[in-house]
Amino acid sequence: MSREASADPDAAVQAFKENILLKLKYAVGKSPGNAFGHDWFEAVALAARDQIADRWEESSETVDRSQAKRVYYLSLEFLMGRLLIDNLCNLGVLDIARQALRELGVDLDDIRQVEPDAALGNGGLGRLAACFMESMATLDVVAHGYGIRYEHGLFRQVIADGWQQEHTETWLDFGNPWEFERPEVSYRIGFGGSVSTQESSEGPPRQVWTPGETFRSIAYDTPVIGWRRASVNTLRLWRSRAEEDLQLDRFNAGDHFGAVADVVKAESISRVLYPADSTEAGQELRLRQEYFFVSASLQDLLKRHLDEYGDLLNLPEKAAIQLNDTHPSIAVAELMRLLVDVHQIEWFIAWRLTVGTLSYTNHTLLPEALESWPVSLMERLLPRHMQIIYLINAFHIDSLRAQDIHDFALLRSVSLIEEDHGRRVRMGNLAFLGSNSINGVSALHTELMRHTVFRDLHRLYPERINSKTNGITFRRWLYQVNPALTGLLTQSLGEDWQVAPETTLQGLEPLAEQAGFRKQFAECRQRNKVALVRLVQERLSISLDSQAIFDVQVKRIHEYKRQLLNLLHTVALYQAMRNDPATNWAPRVKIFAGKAAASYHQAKLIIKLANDISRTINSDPTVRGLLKVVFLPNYNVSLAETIIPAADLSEQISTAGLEASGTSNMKFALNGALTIGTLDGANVEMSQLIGSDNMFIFGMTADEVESRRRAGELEMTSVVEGSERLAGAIEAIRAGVFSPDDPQRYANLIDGLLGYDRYMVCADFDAYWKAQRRVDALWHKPTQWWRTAVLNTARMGWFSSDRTISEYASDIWHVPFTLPRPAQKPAG
Ligand code: 26V
Repeated sequence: MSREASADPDAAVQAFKENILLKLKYAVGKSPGNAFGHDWFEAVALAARDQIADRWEESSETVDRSQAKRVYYLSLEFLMGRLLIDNLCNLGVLDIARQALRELGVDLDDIRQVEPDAALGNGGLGRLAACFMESMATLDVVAHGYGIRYEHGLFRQVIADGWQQEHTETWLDFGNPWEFERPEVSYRIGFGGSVSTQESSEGPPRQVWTPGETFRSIAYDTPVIGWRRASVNTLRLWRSRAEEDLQLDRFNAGDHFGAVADVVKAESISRVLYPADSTEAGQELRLRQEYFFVSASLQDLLKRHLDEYGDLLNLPEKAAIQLNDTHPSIAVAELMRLLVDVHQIEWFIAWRLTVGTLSYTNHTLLPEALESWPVSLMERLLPRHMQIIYLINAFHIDSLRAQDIHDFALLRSVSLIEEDHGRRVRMGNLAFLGSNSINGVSALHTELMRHTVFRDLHRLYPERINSKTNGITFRRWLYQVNPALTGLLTQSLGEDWQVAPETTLQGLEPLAEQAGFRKQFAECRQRNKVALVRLVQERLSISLDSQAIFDVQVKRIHEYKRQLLNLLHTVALYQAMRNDPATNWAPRVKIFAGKAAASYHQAKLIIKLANDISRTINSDPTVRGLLKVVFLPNYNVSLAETIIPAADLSEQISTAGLEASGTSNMKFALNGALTIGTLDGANVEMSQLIGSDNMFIFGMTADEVESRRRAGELEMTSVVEGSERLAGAIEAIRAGVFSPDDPQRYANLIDGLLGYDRYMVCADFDAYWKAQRRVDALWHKPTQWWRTAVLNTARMGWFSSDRTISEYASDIWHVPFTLPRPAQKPAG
């Protein structure tokens, strides 16, 4: 199969149609007459998968021949979402598939909705891994993603009486047509047991780990195809199984439950995604998950390397392993164990290979999210790894002393073992020491890494920390989610903008000055808004005015992301509209969505507050037509795909210094929403490229936040007294205006804000209010609003994950890449 879709479109449609029918009959076991939506989805997915498999084979043969260096992306999370449209688009057969189905009496837009989201991630970190997989395939970077094939992804959020409830997510119930099970690709994973020393006549004594229990990892491969059939890479996810399905002796002795106890224990490792983000885990199962997938992946890649080269000494030249946060950081000790204990490589050579191969990305500075494991747990679960960690630590401290570094505080802070709060292993320090590159995900975040968590390690290894500002794949976050705007851009800029957005999207800048173009741009937005209005009507029976400002904050619910600040503004605006109906208010719809970690009480209370405020305001006739508030349940990738292209205003309002990058900020701006935000994470780069006068930047900077915190100014009574609007909003919530059924519901929440405002919600309120009024003012000047919106899209090219991946490829992995090429026009 060539890289381009067939030159004869009609023949391609007929061929696709036939393949769908064959799949329906022989793989699904249905005829068109009795096929349901899911049957059609499966048949189309399998037909598309055939084409991907053809390219997959070609890709892997090319790679094998060229002996190219491989990238391994180790991540506990891959938030892939749906894959049907993604794959059809990248194959270049979207219209062909649509037409083939139409001829069969089936609407592609109906069956795409049937596919469950692969929600194998919590939020930004997992979605970034998914965007990276797509960009790596597009740029012909030879890459494998490694993770866990969770049977249950992130929980399904149900809102009952305003409260979040968590329900089990079941994405595999109807099977998964994209994956290939590989029962033969299986490794043994050990836990517990003991370590003994074996003397050897040929060399130094060897350490032999005899695990107390062992499980099997089974591989499931999902091909990931690049834009217009560039490379096809593999996402390999591991499932955990028992060594034996049934202990027959126990079964025969009548112990029917005991006979499958091992199976249950083994399978629990890949049963469910950890649903917390940035809240302390401290669970044994989490450590088991981390080690399980790291060990399976490293055994797999070492085997591949040995099959190819017969030797491990050239590992760093042929493999680059990227650790997505500290979750896979046990890889440092596991790679050392495999090299030293299993492959009998001398310690210092093994260390050079390990550091030469590994690199690590940090995604958060929040202290509660920095992983550390109790030494006692590590000793029990991974006794050999604990020894290796002690050795790495000892050799490191020795090498520092040899360089005449004796500063006790420094030695303590760079140690792998934290001695203060019960002895714990610091996984961030382990990942740092074991890696040749440590990167942050935006300029500000990287700078803060250098001066906070890794201050001392950075002083010792000033070359290691570098910045790679995140990006997003435009294929999904523009072409697929916003066909209207995509059509307009193609009509105005030609086809090639899709290939090289960084240089071509700028071509929109002069068009921002043309009234006709602005009108068309606004019309695209209007179509997307109408689609969202319909969805809200269907799901919540709330009717929205599509002419109002759609003011959107969608992301995990977390205090540092400050949904509370947005809610306080909502209440203050509500009060102002009621008190001052004569003002020419810009009508607004406030849209919220996001999940709270199940154990995060405060975040769940914020969801309840959003729902309480929504109910009160939506039923108040005095603000009808002016203000509506919506909390959309079960935020996920698919919901984001409908919400983001319909937003006018994107809320990126974290306390400065706390959001490492953010990526939804990029998705919104690319689709032409304006941003109201703090100078935090990648908002900083956005404000530099878009121009801060084309955004609504407000609030304290990271430095100001830090000084205020240092000065201990977190008591807010005087701040609130000084701000009439804030005081009014706080008082209303405190007094139970939104919770008449339980007037005390928010008393603690509000008292906490006044007494110790860790995230400086109150301190930033007035600045936020003022920025929101600038939003209103601009909305009243449509020419300027839409001019700004066009400029946002025009200037977002740099935020393509193709750019991010090209930087990883050149600076960290040292692998070649090819940027996507314009489509070859058929001859003649
Ligand atoms: C931590 C934990 C700890 C407990 C168990 C479960 C769990 C799951 C995830 C995390 C790490 C959260 C880190 C994270 O998602 N960071 C986000 O990364 C994005 C991509 O770089 C970035 O855009 C966001 O700003 C950052 O918050």
